[in-house]
This record gives sequence, structure tokens and C-alpha cells, in this order.
Amino acid sequence: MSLYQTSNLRLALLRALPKSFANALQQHPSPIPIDVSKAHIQHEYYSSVVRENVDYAIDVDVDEKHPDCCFIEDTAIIVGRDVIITRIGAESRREESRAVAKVLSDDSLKDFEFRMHQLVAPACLDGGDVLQLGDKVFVGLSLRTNLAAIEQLEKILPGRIKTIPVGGGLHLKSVLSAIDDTTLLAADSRVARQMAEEIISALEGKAQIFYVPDVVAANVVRLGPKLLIQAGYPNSEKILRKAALDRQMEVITLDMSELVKADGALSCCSLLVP
Ligand code: CIR
Repeated sequence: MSLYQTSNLRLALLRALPKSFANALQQHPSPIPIDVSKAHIQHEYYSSVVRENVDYAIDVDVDEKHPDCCFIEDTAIIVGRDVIITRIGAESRREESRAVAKVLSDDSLKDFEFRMHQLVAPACLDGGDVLQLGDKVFVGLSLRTNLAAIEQLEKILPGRIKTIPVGGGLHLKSVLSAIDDTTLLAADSRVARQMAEEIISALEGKAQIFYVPDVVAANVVRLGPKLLIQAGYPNSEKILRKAALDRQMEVITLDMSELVKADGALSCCSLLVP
């Protein structure tokens, strides 16, 4: 494979959903067990949509020993040419980053000229806690991401990190995400509003914000002119469709109900070089 860097070359890393997915971590175990066959179909459809909308997609080998391995977003952060391999907050998931680090440092990606970095103990960080908006990188201080990680990130990306305490939910992006570089999206809850307001004030009011009634719908994925949103939340979908239309973005809805049971947001199933 040969890759040529252009100003808008998009790369996505994906990792298949393992057969062991029923054992994925769940913050609040669902009363209805995960339907693993359905989860496979949902994840495969998500992956096909991502593949169709990037220039290059790489499938990292599935790892049956790690039921959460499909949540590849947590394993690394890519900010421009800097690739930061994380040290995942949940100990049982920590080894998931290794295979991703190997792929991202492979010679076949040399045209991206990535600068590889690795967070080290006692740092813990999940990619789900990292939101990039323009040149700012917002990092949630959460159950999974600690101050040591934020200190290490500040050394790699000086002046670009802004810490946001996560008042509830698993990750920063469990309750908010971005529609584009100047449009934030958040769940309409007290906790999410507080976090979103901190982000908006760090951006000196230069960003707009939309609130949606469903927490799950507050995590979207932008792939160039396409906006991937969760299916099954009609009130939130109405708001998102209007926001997308105003930005000339096309909406693609994805049903990820079985992955949501394991706290998987839309963004967590891909690692993107935007
Ligand atoms: C976990 O608890 O780590 C997984 N079951 C869910 C991770 C979701 N990651 C993400 O949204 N970035």
C-alpha cells in the first residue's frame, strides 16, 4: 500500500467486533442481554459506511481476548501528525492499544509522517475523553482519564489542551461531540450543559451549540460532508437533521443499539485521521 499525503486525506482504523463481545464492560449491565449476532451486523454496517467515506481504511485484527476491542477510539489519539498511543483506563482493556500502535507505526503509513508518542504509567486515558475542535483538544478528566495523562499530553501538544471535568457518564464524548469545528452538540442534561458551556467559553464564544434530548444521540461522527447519527431517537434526529441541512451535510443513521448496551458511542468504533 502506498499513501500520499494531501490536505484532506482521510484515514480510518476499524477493528471487528469479537465473538466474545457479550463480555464487554458495561457500566450498568443491561437487563436485556447483548445480542451478539445483531451487534455484529450493526458494527459491520457501521464499518462499511466508514470505509465508503474515507480515503483509506485499515482493519486491525480482531482480538478475542479483548471483548471491547471494537471500541478502537480509546486506543490512540491522532492530532495532526502526532499519534498518541493511550494507556486505557480499564486495566482489562490496556493491551488493546498494542496492535493499534503497531499498525500506526507500520512502514505502509510512512507518507502520513506520523510522530509516535506513548502515554506511560501512571497516566490513564481513553480516546473517548478527547474531543478536537479546530486546533483545541478538550480532554475529559473522568473515571478513565487522569491528570497524569493530561500532563503528559500537555508536553506533546503544548498550549492546546483544555481539561474538562466529566461530571457523569463514562467519557467526555458520552454526552457531547462536534458536528463541525465550530458546532458543538451536547445532551440536554445538567451535567452535559455544564461541560459544554466550559468548552464554549474556552472557544471564546466562537462556537455554536445544539442540545438534543437523548444522551446517546449526542455522540455523532463527522466524515467530511457526512454526519453519522444514531437511529432510534426521533426527537434528537429532527434537531440533527436541521443542523446538518444548514451545514450542507448529509445525515446517515445507524442503529447501534447492541453496542450502546456496552456503553459504545458511535465515535468509539473508529479511529479517524480527519
Ligand atoms: C468500556 O467500558 O470501556 C467499553 N465497554 C465502552 C467503551 C466506549 N468507548 C468510547 O465510547 N470511546
